[in-house]
Amino acid sequence: MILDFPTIGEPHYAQAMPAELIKDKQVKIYKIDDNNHPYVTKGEKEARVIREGNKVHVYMTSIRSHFAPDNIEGVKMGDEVYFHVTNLEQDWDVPHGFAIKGAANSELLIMPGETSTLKWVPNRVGIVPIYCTDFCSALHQEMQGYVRVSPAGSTVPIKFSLGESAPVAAE
Ligand SMILES: [Cu+2]
Repeated sequence: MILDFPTIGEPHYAQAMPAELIKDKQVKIYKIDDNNHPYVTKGEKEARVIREGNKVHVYMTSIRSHFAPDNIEGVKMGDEVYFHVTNLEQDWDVPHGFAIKGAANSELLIMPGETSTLKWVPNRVGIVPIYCTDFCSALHQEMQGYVRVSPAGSTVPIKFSLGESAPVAAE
């Protein structure tokens, strides 16, 4: 990795070719039903966060213009977090990106109907933003969310939600 920031948000690396070379070979609709990825999330109702020891698996979806879930609690220092992000878009020209602030590796670019995984090892306690890195619509800038990282040994349970500005504190 030579350069990771600022993110390359728009696909300006196009090359020209005669349309007839690809006209009859292109796929326009990517059916989510055809996605057999082991970590696929086929709809927002299936979106979830599961702890397995110190591994946290986030089954996340992206569609214009939000992630589900977009608010995650219960991640702790010492965890390895795996964001399995499924792009629920099925139209061929709507990729979504995924990044988490401060990640030591790259961002994802997830094509329509596909699933990709980003591994993240938190390195500090606090609130960490996640965001889309590919210009996907006029509301692209709103496509973001948060993960709260608690201290190692914390008893904060795994919780996740969509669209809540502040998760309700556990009693
Ligand atoms: Cu997006």
